[in-house]
This record gives sequence, C-alpha cells and structure tokens, in this order.
Amino acid sequence: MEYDDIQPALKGTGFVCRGGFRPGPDDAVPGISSGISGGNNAVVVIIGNAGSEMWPHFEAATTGEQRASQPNPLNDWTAEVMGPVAEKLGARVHYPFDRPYHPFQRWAMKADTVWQSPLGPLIHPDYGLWHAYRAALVFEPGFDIPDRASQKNPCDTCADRKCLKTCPVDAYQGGQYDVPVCVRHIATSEGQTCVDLHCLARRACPVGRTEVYDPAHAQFHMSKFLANAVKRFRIDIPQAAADRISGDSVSASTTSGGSI
Ligand code: B12
Ligand code: SF4
Ligand code: SF4
Repeated sequence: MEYDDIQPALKGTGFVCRGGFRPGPDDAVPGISSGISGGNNAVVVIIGNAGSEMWPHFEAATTGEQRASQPNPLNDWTAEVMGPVAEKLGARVHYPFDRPYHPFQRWAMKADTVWQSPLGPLIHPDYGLWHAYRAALVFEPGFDIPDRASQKNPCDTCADRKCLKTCPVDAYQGGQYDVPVCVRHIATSEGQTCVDLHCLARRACPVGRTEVYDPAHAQFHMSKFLANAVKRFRIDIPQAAADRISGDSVSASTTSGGSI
C-alpha cells in the first residue's frame, strides 16, 4: 500500500487526496494512543473536495427531492462511497460529521498546504476558500508521505482583506463570526444572494477564483447551512422564512460538517 494508490480508489467520487500526516498522541485520532514516538507508524490521509468536481457525482447519485428534503444527504452519500473505499484500501475511516467532532481543521493543517483564513475556513493557495474535508483514512501500518511543495499563506500578503469588508451585515467583527447575525440576514429576501451564490465574504477573496462553487453546489451548502443553523442556534427568523425552510427535516442535533 502506497500513498499513490489512494487517488485512483477515489475514482467516481470527485474527491481528492489532500495529503497525509503521522499522528501523535495529541492529535486525537481514534485508536492512536502511543503516537509515532511510541512505535506506532500509522498514517492519516485526508480526503476532501476542491471546487465543484465532487458535485456532478453527488448529483448523479441522488435526486433533487432527496437533496432538498433529507437533512444531510451529502453526509449520507459520503459515508456510502467512502466506506467501501476504506475497506478496499484496508483503512479505518472517520468523517467530519462524526460526533464528538474530530479536529478536522487541525488534521488538515498537518496534512495539507492550508492556513486559517480571517473568516475561519482554511485557505489553500490554489483552491482559495473553495474546498472542504470529507473523510480521514487511517492506515496502520503507514507508508511514506510525499513532501508538500513549499508555498506561502496568501492571507499574509493580502493588503485589501476584502473578505472582512464585504459582508452586508458585518457578521465578521473582531475576529469572530457572528452566526445569528449572518443567519438572520440570509433568511430574508435581502440575503438571498448569499444563499444562491454563497457567502459574499468568501466570494470577495481573490484567491482560487476558478474554484468558486457552481451555483447549484453553492446553493445546496448555503440552504442546508441556513436550515441547520436556525435549528441548532435557535435563531428567530421572520415567519415567511421559517415556513420556506420548514420542509427540511433537520433536528437540532443533526447539524454537521458533511453538508457544509
Ligand atoms: C460545528 C461546525 C460549524 C459551526 C461552528 C460553530 C462554532 N462556532 O463552533 C457552524 C454551523 C456555525 C459552521 C459554519 C460553517 N462551517 Co463549519 N464546521 C463545524 C464542524 C462540524 C465542527 C467544528 C469543531 O468544533 N471541530 C472540533 C474542533 C476541536 O476542531 P479543530 O480543527 O481543532 O478546531 C478548529 C475550528 O474549530 C476552527 N474554528 C474556530 N472558529 C471557527 C469558526 C468557523 C466559521 C470555522 C469554519 C472554523 C472555526 O479553529 C480550530 C482550530 O483550527 C467542522 C468539521 C469538523 N469536524 O471539524 C466544520 C467545518 C469547520 N466547517 C466548514 C465550513 C465550510 C463551514 C461554512 C463555511 C459552511 C458553508 N456555509 O459553506 C460555515 C461558515 C459560514 C460562513 N458564513 O462562513 C468546513 C471548513 C473547511 C475549510 N476550508 O476549512 C469544516 C471543516 C467542515 C468540512 N466538511 O470541511 N461550522
Ligand atoms: S481576502 Fe485576503 S485575507 Fe481574506 S481570505 Fe482571501 S487572501 Fe486571505
Ligand atoms: S453568508 Fe452573507 S451574511 Fe453570512 S457572513 Fe457571508 S456575506 Fe455575511
């Protein structure tokens, strides 16, 4: 088993291999207690999506009705396709939507060429803010991990910081993302553009412009995020907006990383 065997096994999913790392005892990888210094040579490989390459595969595997009415269809599909991939490769699999949450962003920063952006999501020099994590494969024993190209954090040289100046309701203030302020806005017709085309603050970032999610993909994430966040954070929104999203059978306990 080698690192290069993994990407071919993801054929038909649109997912990409996002690098790997050797977990230590502080990385909270389930089943890894001793860490590399304890003689454990496990490797964790992060799987994700970059741009909208995943979207046509997910669309083909589900109906519009399923995508609209099920609480987390992307989680379900991810588990459906990644379970067999993990089995074939002889790996254990963990998901960003598992509870309790695994520290996926921390893992990604060890595996991938990414940094925390001022908005929260990790930024990649090529994909910008248009990527996410879908699974982590744990291999024991591990294998050699290819070196990563040395690249610079694009936020370090971004003088304009448009991402922090574009939100129409200033949901990003003082280094914090104010979820209720954002959600109250995107639940109204004034905030519909954020739902239809994705968060305007993210869209303002000049990095990875070719990877901006396609409209159907963007709309899927943002409408699920809206429906989930309203329930999870118990946010009061206008009755008309509540009626519009009440078709989503989402419970307060099902907000997850897979549909975002
Ligand atoms: C809970 C959660 C949320 C909650 C956040 C609640 C809160 N403030 O804690 C809510 C529902 C608000 C949320 C929103 C979004 N999220 Co979110 N979320 C998660 C989830 C499922 C768990 C986070 C967690 O607690 N992890 C456990 C801790 C221990 O992990 P950690 O890596 O050590 O912690 C890091 C993060 O917590 C991060 N962090 C701290 N504050 C914030 C705030 C935000 C907004 C983010 C994104 C990160 C972040 O800093 C820590 C160190 O790096 C993760 C998946 C996962 N398992 O990590 C996705 C995840 C972080 N979310 C993600 C995304 C994309 C979003 C959205 C942009 C969704 C969207 N609309 O597309 C939005 C942000 C909306 C916006 N306008 O920008 C992606 C980020 C991908 C990336 N490029 O980095 C993740 C990794 C899911 C995935 N499938 O890839 N999210
Ligand atoms: S706009 Fe600039 S600071 Fe903001 S995420 Fe993009 S590169 Fe980083
Ligand atoms: S989705 Fe819209 S309202 Fe929410 S943070 Fe982004 S720009 Fe602001």
